[in-house]
Amino acid sequence: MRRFAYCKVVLATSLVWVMLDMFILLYFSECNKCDDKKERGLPGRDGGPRDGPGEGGKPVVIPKENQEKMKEMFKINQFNLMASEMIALNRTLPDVRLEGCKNKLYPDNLPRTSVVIVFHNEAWSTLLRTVHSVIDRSPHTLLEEIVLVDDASERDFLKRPLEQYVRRLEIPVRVVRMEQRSGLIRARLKGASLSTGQVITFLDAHCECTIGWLEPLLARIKQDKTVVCPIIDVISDDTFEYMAGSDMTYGGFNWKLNFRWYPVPQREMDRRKGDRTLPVRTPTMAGGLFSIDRDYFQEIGTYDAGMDIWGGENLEISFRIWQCGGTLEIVTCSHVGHVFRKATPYTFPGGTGQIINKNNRRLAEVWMDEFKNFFYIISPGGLKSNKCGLMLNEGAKEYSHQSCVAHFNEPGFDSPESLLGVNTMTHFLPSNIGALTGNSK
Ligand SMILES: [Mn+2]
Repeated sequence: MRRFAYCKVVLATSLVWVMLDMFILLYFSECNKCDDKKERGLPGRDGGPRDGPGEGGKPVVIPKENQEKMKEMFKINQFNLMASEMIALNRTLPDVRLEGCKNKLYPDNLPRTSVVIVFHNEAWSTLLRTVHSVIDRSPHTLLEEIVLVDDASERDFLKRPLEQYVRRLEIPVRVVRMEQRSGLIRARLKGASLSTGQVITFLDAHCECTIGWLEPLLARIKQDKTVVCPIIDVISDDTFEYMAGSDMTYGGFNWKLNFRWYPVPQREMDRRKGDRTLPVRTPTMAGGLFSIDRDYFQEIGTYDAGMDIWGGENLEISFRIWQCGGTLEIVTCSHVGHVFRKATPYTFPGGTGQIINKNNRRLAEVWMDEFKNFFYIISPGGLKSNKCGLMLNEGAKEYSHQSCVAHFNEPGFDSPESLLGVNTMTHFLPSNIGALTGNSK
């Protein structure tokens, strides 16, 4: 009898333990999910049904009762973070390509690319949506890896949680950290130096790649020593609606050395014999999104590493490419979306104006010859930027000129004037500039 009682006690206690274990297990697995959501701002759905917010690139409408909270959240990244967090990390997008692009065939043996994405305090949802769109819409045989370069972000979810998340993805994704805030250029250079693909594709951290975006870029690079940009579609900063960009605009600049979009001129339409699916030669690029052959990037001396934080680097590399005998093109069959913002969310250590003046002065001194005077007339602040930067410039100029001379001597190379190099600048000359220069003399 006693034995039976013992057995009952033992059974009962072990049952209690088993139940306790199960309870603990369940509790913690539930809690993990909560933590994920709270800490990372991970949207709940990661591949659910395809009728959720923002699917197909549709705009997200925030209900009235959440408008106040939405406005508060907007300030964090200067885009509608609430809307972004409602959208699946792998949302569907429309195919916005020209009909003639959809059936184009590309060679099998295209070069592989590394995708380098620099971020600074980026939102979880926009950063990971960029990553997922690259993985989901690129042939994996063409993707070497994705390198995420963290330019000293302060947000916790971009540290360990990010590393843990990307480990699960089917393409190798590396997270590289800058030791201190270094700016876009130096962070990109670090990402490029650590990557291994034959082509380097730079993307901003709030992009979405659409179907067929990669093949035409790589095919063009395989053909020719060309630096290529996709058409940059617009992702609304208010609603995250996906809107196709135009193949009828290309990059230019004004004399404050701001990048600007201009209509593609008739001569460029004629050169392509009216075929809009052929790449457009563009004087400058917006800067956030482009692909370049790794060896060619080295050959032209990469970026001007003396430039700080942000600004001017896109025109600098554009002038560098053209004046060193290369070609810069917008590949109209490739579409990548980008969240355009009305204000920058980034801090500029040392002051926005000073940094941009310094970067622009480097740009003007190295690449613009006598045209730099137009810049100094219109932006006298450029002349006040510090001298230290300019001393470095001399070295850069010498290097770039050597590099250019090598190119100009190649047989079959057209003089840069016949392409878009120096002519680019006269092309964008404002009609009143003559008066301005007249006064200065
Ligand atoms: Mn951007």
